[in-house]
Amino acid sequence: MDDAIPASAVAPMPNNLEAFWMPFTANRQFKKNPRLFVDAEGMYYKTIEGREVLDGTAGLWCVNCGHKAPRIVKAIQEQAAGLDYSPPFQMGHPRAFDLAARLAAMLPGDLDHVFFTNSGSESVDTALKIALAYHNVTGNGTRTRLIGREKGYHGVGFGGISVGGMVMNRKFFGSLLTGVDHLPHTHNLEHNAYSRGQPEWGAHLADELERIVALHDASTIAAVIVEPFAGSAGVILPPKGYLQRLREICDKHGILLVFDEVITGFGRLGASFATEYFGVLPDIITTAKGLTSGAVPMGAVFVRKHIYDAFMKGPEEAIELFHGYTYSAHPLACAAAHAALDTYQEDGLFERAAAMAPYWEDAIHSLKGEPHVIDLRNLGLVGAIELEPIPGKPVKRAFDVFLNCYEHGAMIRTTGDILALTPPLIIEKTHIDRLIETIRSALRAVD
Ligand code: PXG
Ligand code: PLP
Repeated sequence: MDDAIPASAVAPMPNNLEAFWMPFTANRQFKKNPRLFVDAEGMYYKTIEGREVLDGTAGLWCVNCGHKAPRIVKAIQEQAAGLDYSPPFQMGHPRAFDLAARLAAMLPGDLDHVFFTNSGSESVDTALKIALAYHNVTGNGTRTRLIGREKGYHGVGFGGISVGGMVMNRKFFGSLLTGVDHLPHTHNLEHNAYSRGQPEWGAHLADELERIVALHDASTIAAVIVEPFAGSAGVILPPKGYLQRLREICDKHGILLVFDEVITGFGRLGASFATEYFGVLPDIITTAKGLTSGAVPMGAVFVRKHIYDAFMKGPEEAIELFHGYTYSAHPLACAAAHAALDTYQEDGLFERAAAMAPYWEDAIHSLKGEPHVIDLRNLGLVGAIELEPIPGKPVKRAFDVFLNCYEHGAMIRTTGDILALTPPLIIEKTHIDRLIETIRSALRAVD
């Protein structure tokens, strides 16, 4: 294997690639021809061969500050040499409280309370459990049903895959949570292909919630959970008016509305959160990823005041919510999150993303007419390029584009035959040009 490593190689290839069972990866294919990163800075990764690769996906939609953001590096280094760990049950450390207060101040309305987790999947499970328990403690214990959406992605816990709507993430794992129903997805190329920003068609699909309520009765439904835009399923944007409609129907029937902002949170749309961008206030928000800019695993769930207050009853010495993680509000994660928030604020990254969005939109839509392209979508600093699948070989074409881009120095993400782009918020016009031209060449090169 040594022979395969060029002179520019910056690190030796691991001797054994077998032991690591890679997540969401074609393990055998990968291990025959591994793609390994050994360093990263700003907009670029460095591969084990010493090549630079432009990061068109902010890692996995998380490195919003760009790689090795100086404040985050320093904060983690300092924290590692200080308080390494503090139990989050019946104990605390100051930074956790400061961080929660700081986040609550960033959120609109009375989303005033924060529960810390270690990932988006944990945030989703936490939110669903809080929703169920809220109805329980307010005397509405019959409200046990959870409503998700087709094509939704809410992580990989049993709660998340139950309300989620991605077939491959569900079909191998038994009967999942009971009492779950799903709204229809809003993906429709016939009506919405090549929309710039939010599509015009499809707000009426939110009315399907009325049908679900009529079937099960509102008194059995605890919560509706949706991503403000569906990320993992390939950037499916909410039709104009759709989220507002969901909010109205939930209000009418006393159903909690949960926005899963694991991807949309922390600047992706050029606003701090999608709730702010769309002007729709949910009852609970789940986040992770951009909270620490991906540097340390961390998630956070935001709940409105009336939900938190409903639990703060009964004897003061009683635990109010029987839920939590060993690493909730881990000191290292709190330090990274504070530094990420400093970076967003001091460098004006959300405003930057908003200012860059029109250039981004034009760049994405400049791919219209290129081979295989059947749709282009964009919002904030998110983009998607949907390809015509090769008959009988779904996903192959998109994966070939991914490989071609990687070989030519750009990292993109694929889901099905859709290419997804979600760059760090520090992206410059020259990076956008390079990313789009690399994709254009790849589209022309693949079968
Ligand atoms: N909710 C949403 C909306 C997500 O996008 C999760 C929950 C789960 O987060 P964790 O931290 O448990 O992975 C996510 C994660 C992709 C991709 O490229 C998307 C995610 C993760 C990895 C890859 O489609 N989203
Ligand atoms: N499994 C066992 C045996 C444990 O003792 C614990 C936590 O104490 C867990 C799982 C949960 O781990 P975490 O709190 O890191 O999610």
